[in-house]
Amino acid sequence: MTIHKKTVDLLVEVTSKAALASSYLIGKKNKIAADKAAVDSMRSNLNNLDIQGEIVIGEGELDEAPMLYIGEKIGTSKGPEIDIAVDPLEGTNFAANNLPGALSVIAIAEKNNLFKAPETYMEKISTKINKKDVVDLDYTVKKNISNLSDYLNKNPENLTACIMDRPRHKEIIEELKKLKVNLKLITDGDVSGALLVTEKKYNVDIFLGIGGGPEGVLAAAALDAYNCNFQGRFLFETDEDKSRAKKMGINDFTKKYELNEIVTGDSIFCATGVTSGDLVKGIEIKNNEFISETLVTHKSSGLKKVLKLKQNL
Ligand code: VTB
Repeated sequence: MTIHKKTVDLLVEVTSKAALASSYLIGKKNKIAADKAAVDSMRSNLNNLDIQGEIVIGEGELDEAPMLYIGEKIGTSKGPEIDIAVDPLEGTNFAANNLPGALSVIAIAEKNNLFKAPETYMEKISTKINKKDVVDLDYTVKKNISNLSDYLNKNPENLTACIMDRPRHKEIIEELKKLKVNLKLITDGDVSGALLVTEKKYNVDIFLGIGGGPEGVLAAAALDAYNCNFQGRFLFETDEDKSRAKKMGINDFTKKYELNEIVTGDSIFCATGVTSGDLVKGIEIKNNEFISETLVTHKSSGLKKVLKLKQNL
């Protein structure tokens, strides 16, 4: 089974409208309001779609998120059964502070094909290389860089690694510096960070480090369409994390997931720019229209491109 191509256009509209909604709050120093605008818009537009959808990655669990919570049923209840992962505003800080890189993101797959995960951190690694054992979450940074440099036939000083600038990454960053690898340090937005390995033009060879688990699942859907490599390991630290995970059917708390254990079968990924960034431009409003740019992938049709859409306000 595959997901119909027309669903791509419907989802691009959903993320575009959510991006528009939060764009009115760009630079207002209020990330909660910017997020809420995107959530409200995304939820009401998803509910108009003829799908039997279930949120598998969302704003949190029912007790902490009244909307787009994990397990929420979405759509008109007519049509195909779909798993939905959402990050209505990825990079809330970016939007609140008018910085590059805020996105509105959705990934969908057929029922039971997208990983259902609670909100925890995830250790991640992505590269363009779709070959096992070159780069691996279980290898040291040194081994990964040395393998990557052999495989790509590039010296480490000609490699670039993208990683979030966080104190928790101090050792990895020190090691990369020692190896003379170029760094692309990002302050937020690791969905975009993980996707910078997909195309040569971004000049990133490897993405690594610990970020949000939900963001990892979303990125995996796009990386699958690009035939790139991704591995993730959820970090369940507290007893509460573990009991939440257990309720969702996760029993092995230290498992390393391969890309196709996170997303399988057909999938669609859409990321619309709220503010302009590496992947796409932000929302532009002109007269009575708005223009959005969305990075779209559709696994079964091979679609991978930036779609520009003009819609009436
Ligand atoms: C990332 C990033 C998000 O949170 O997952 C990150 O993609 C992880 O958490 O944009 P910390 O900020 O706690 O490191 C964001 O930066 C914000 O949601």
